[in-house]
Amino acid sequence: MCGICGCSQPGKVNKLRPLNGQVHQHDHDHGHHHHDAERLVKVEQDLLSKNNAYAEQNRTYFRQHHIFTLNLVSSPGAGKTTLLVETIKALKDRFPIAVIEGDQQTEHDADRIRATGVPALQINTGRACHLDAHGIGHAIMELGVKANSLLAIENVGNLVCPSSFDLGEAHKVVVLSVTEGDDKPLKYPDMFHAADLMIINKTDLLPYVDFDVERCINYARQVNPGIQIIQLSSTKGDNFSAWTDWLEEHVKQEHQG
Ligand SMILES: Nc1nc2c(ncn2[C@@H]2O[C@H](COP(=O)(O)OP(=O)(O)O)[C@@H](O)[C@H]2O)c(=O)[nH]1
Ligand SMILES: [Mg+2]
Repeated sequence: MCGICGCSQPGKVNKLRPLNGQVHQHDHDHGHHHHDAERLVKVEQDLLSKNNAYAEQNRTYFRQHHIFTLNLVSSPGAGKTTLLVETIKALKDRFPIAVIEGDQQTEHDADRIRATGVPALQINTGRACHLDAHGIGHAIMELGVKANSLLAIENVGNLVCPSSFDLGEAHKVVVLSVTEGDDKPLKYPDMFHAADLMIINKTDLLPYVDFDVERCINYARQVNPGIQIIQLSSTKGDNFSAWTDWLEEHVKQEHQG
């Protein structure tokens, strides 16, 4: 459930929409607006604080078992699953890898991961636009994630809701493909602020699109001065080792920690 956008509250979305005034056309006095606004803020606070408590449980579990966990976020189609498939091919002999896939519908992405020989669990979120820490806690148990491993969580594709939901991961990694426009870090600052690493994917398409890499990096650093950046092509393999080196180094640190 997402109290922020009301996306998975069947029948309640319209009740929350009067906050926007414009779509509010029925015939009665409007004293209830304040109550709706207060209720929405309360629902949001409760939801996030519950989520944070579950996220802390997950984080403790990851720390105890030396599981290095990443939360991959992006728009739909930026290349998260492709990146993961190529990452698994490159690294699956170095350490155990498991994947949790989040999509509103279908098992497609988990099937793509399983084809590499790595365990994957698909969570279908229905109307919800993000994964939450409670669902991840159950998924970890169901998957039987091994100690001293890498756990990759592919979140539902969108650059808004997943930014607010801690899953207990070590880092959020935002994948931005060059076909999406170089201004996305400014348009969706919460996501780029929440991420520790930005992967600029599909660099093989740069000759064909109007995407200014330097401008994109400047925008990302405006909202998050400390963000790390790796440019690569998941399909052609250009600079892919910068990403696998980053991963190997972090997995090693987690295992030693
Ligand atoms: N040209 C190019 N296409 C890519 C690259 N990475 C992914 N794609 C394509 O982008 C599309 C969406 O990829 P997918 O991994 O399903 O994205 P997701 O929705 O973020 O998981 C697919 O057709 C991929 O083949 C890349 O580096 N270069
Ligand atoms: Mg995917």
